[in-house]
Amino acid sequence: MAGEKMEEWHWPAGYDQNYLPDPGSPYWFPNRETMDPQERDAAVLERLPLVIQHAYDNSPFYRRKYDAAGLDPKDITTWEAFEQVPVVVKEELRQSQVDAPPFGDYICVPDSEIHHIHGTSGTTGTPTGFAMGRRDWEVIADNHARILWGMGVRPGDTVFVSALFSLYLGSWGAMSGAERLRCKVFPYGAGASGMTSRAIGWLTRTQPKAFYSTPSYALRLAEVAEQEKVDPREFGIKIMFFSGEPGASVPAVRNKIEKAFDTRVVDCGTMAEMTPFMSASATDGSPDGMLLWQDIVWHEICDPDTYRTVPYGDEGTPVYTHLERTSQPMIRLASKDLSRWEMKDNGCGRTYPSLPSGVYGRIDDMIHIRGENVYPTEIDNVLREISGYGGEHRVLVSRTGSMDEIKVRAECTDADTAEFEKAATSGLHRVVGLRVGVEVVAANTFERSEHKAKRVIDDREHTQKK
Ligand code: 8LQ
Repeated sequence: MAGEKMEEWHWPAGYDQNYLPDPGSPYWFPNRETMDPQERDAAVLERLPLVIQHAYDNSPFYRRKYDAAGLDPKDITTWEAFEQVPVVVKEELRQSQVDAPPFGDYICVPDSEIHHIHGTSGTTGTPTGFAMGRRDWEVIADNHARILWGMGVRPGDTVFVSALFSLYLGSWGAMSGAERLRCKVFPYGAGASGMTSRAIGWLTRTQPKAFYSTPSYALRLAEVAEQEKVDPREFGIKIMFFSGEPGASVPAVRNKIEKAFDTRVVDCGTMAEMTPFMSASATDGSPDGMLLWQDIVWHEICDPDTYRTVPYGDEGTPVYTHLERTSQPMIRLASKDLSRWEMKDNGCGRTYPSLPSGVYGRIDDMIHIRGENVYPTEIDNVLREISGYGGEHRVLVSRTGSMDEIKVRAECTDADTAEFEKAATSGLHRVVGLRVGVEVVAANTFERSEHKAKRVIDDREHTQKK
């Protein structure tokens, strides 16, 4: 049996709710985190058929899918076999929830076991419902507590959760982990009118050690503080951990937040379906990008066409598999995001693979234009490094005849706008590889997001029809 040395490694998962590590230990579970990765992988390979069998036995969704593929969970005993397990795509989950409302026929636990219901806002399509088992919620909290420990959060620390507490799992997941870690949690929330301005007072009063939000929200908060003549460094925040969108691993965004708050930025996050979504997360000893905590969720970086794992060093799309969830377990969920993975010394002693540049975008959001692939995060990074940048921009993609055009409308403060335009034009040309038209607009022209930013307006289909 592989995994004998791994702390509390059993199926179904369950953790001693009173456990806390030795206060001097950088690790929650020293063996699981620092063991030989091949031994860990061997233990995971023993776990995978159990999770797949559970899904197959308890859900029509997985049974249909695997029967159609001629797949028997018992045969998933090699990595080669696992990589041939068909991926799950979000459209299938949505369809399953339409056909079998409200949670779809991949729920896998009895109704009496459901402890929390969550949902998405549905801004990008039909909303998705999440049903979390009681035992799963405890395990999720444990996993997140363990990862927060790795970031440097400790019992007794104040954790300020400044993200939506309605249709967003991020806040709930962060809160549950901090509670399990015996922190003082402030579920402050976000999104209601006037809350950002009031957050400034609460942050000054509570002096939290750790703070959670989306990167966009932290940038917004810094702006509002500046307008109100409060220096965000006075909040005393030591650790700002973010999920939900790229930003914490975009160098200029990261630097801006670290400087504005005099803090340390930590990137984390996979997908709401994959809760415990903090399974991809940086640590205090390995601050860049994210580590893939492979004994919580199995992360693969795959070729987006074949869904075969790409070698370390290569780019691909993250594909996720739960190892501890029994309610709505996801087996090879295709994220449609983009990242690059590596296996290197992480500096913190943890032997996990990493995403050194985080998750840098979604395949759908990548702009294909005149033979180039442009990531919105690259544009963000270029603009934020130019002095005089006003803090927001929009990327407009259009078509005139057969010619695709890309233009950036960027806010500029009262600095020299001609200088700014020149620097933006040449910076974007250098990074994007194309001539990008720059239109300078006044600061505060664009709405700020208090959740996830949306900056690209691709009008090509529309302009083509004209
Ligand atoms: N996404 C999420 N985290 C990201 C990160 N750290 N870097 C880059 N992109 C990231 C509740 C958690 O925050 C997870 C979450 O946001 O879940 P959602 O709402 O289902 O959104 C998932 C998507 O957010 C991912 O596929 C990434 O595109 C992005």
